[in-house]
Amino acid sequence: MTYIDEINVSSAIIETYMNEMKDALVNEAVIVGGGPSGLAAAYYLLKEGVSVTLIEKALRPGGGLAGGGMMFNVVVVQESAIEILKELEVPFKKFKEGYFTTSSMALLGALLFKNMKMGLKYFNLITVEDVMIKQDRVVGAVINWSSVFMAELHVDPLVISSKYLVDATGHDAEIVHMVQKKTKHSLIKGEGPMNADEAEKLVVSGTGEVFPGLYAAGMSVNAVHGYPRMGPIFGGMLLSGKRLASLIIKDK
Ligand code: 48H
Repeated sequence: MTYIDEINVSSAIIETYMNEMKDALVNEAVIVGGGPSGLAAAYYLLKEGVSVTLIEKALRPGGGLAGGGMMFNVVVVQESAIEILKELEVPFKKFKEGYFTTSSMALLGALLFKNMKMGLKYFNLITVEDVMIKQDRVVGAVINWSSVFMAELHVDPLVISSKYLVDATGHDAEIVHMVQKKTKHSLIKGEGPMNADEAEKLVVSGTGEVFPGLYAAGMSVNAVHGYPRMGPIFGGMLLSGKRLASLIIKDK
């Protein structure tokens, strides 16, 4: 049996992590946000052989998915997105015609597991704090440890490049806000009030490029276009991620 040397343990972690980070310096697709839309987009990109780096500022993945509806960790998925649950091998139940329920834990677990198996480069506890823009195109993300912001430290960031940068940051559309602020282009209308039926359709049809090199998926789409919100129905988030991937693949 091998003697366990603590320094080997530290060395294994540091070397492995740093090699992965070096691999993530130059990217095709960078997704900001590990919520349902970001994870679904990653899944459909990886499936088509596009390499993906995902940056998540929180410790845990899933964004608003883990909390389900008002902390009941169940989400509703409509008929049009059931194929995605089947493809991900996520168990679900029929509630009534057109309405299905699934465990937010099962959906999150499946998305993460399948993505990691396909080689997703997933970095948590890192925040995208700015964007790199050259010749009027977004070409990278400016990153820093999330703990730097929590401790209110003044520490300069590093940069990773992207051909396609995806804002999957949810209600706040943080990345589109950054581009709006830096370019003075008016890009964000602000999210509208609850209207689940409209919101679920619009989040999918509105998914796409919002500025050269910058795409929106999930709730950030609704914030950008002034579309309503939909509450804890998650089919639209999955379908938005899927559509985002198909648009990038078409553009490639
Ligand atoms: C790195 C960041 C940064 C940053 C944020 O909120 P999310 O779950 O987003 P979506 O769009 O995939 O899903 C939305 C859904 O969860 C939801 O809230 C719904 C359906 N609401 C409807 C309603 O009516 O309320 O995930 C966004 C993720 C989070 O994990 C953040 O921590 C992360 O993005 N994030 N990561 N750098 N600057 N900003």
